[in-house]
Order: sequence, then structure tokens, then C-alpha cells
Amino acid sequence: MKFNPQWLQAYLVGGTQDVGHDPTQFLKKVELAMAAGITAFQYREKGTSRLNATKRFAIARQLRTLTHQYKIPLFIDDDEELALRVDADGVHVGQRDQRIEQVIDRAGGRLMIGYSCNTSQQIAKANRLPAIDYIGTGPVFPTTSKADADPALGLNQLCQLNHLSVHPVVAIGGITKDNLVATLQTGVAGVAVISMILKSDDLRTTVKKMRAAYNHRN
Ligand code: TZP
Ligand code: MG
Repeated sequence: MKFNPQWLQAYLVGGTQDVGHDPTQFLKKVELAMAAGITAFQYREKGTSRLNATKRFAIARQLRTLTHQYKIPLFIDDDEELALRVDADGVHVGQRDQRIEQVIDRAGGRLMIGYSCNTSQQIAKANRLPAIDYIGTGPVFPTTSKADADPALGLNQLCQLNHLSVHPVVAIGGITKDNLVATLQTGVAGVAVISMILKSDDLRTTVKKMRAAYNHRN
């Protein structure tokens, strides 16, 4: 499958740590979000109390079934082996994860590749790596979903980094219904969120609003 930047419009990221460590609840919420119209999903199981490899594999397989059913791409955070084992569409690589060159060597051509960049130097490097499909940039705003998050960039810096990048940029970190439109107006290809969807009281309406905000961003 060829990468489609439209997938970045309403990109849900998450793992069981984002829903009280409950796998059943996690899969239920993710399926509701898919039914409501998210455009991509990334399985990101993080933290000291994250599920073990066997459980991660079992969940990733179920996510593969669901993403096929709802016809959206599945990315796996920071684990190209798991991505290859479950036949995911792609892998997302952070600056503190495995070296990007190594991931490209092992998985380039077989998996689509997303790469986190939040400085102009990192973007300049990513621009020279054609195997990359998209860039994740953030946190744009303060977030409680990522323990080791860098300081928030703010919208001006997001806008500048987006302009520097030859790859499509998805904004991430602290995006809420209140800053969603302003974030999209920087010209990014879309937004990636954890809590806005997974901690929403009305997940379906939240996803619908994300899709509507993208369609009316100008
Ligand atoms: N990378 C940068 S910020 C972040 C990740 C994974 C967390 C985003 O979570 P939220 O709840 O949408 O702020
Ligand atoms: Mg990572």
C-alpha cells in the first residue's frame, strides 16, 4: 500500500496505559473511534507497567483485524518487529527509539515509516531520508499523556517546522477541541491525539468534530 497523507487528518494514538490498563476497554474504545471515522491508528504501548510482549502481540493482531475491517492503516510505535509480525502498514519511530537508519534498513519498503521530529535540525535530517512517509511533530501544547515529553512547541514553531519539512507533518501533543482548529490552520496535514479521543465522554461526537474541523480548516 502507498502512503496517503489524508490518513493524517484524524490520527488516533493509544495503548492500554491510556485507558486504565484495561485491554478490553481499550479495544472497545478504539473500535468506537474507528466506527466514528478516525483516519489512522497507532498502537503505542508505553511505560513501566505496559503489557508484556505476548499480550502486545495479541492486541496488535486484534487491531490488525479491526483496522482492516474499518479500512484504515495500522502503525505500531517503536517496534518494527511487532509491526512485521502482525503485518501492520507502518512503524512510528521516535528520536529516543531505535535509530531511524536501522529501521529504514530493516523495514523500508515493507513498512511505511513515521518519524518524530521537533527541531529544525531533525526535520533537515528527515528531509534527506526519502524512506520516511510522515513526520510527527510535538508536543504542540503541554500534555500529560507522554511522561518524557519535550517542552511544548506552540503554534508558531509548529508552523515553521511544517514549512521546513518535505514530508507531510501530523501535529501531536495537547490537542483539544479548543485548539484543534488553530492547530490545523498552521497548514499541517492533520492532528494525532490520545486523550482528546480516549478520555472523551462522547467519543463518537469528538471524532466527528475532528473530521469536521479538518474539512472546514480554511
Ligand atoms: N508524542 C508527543 S506528545 C504525545 C506523544 C505520543 C502525547 C499525545 O497525547 P495527548 O493526550 O493527545 O496530548
Ligand atoms: Mg516512540
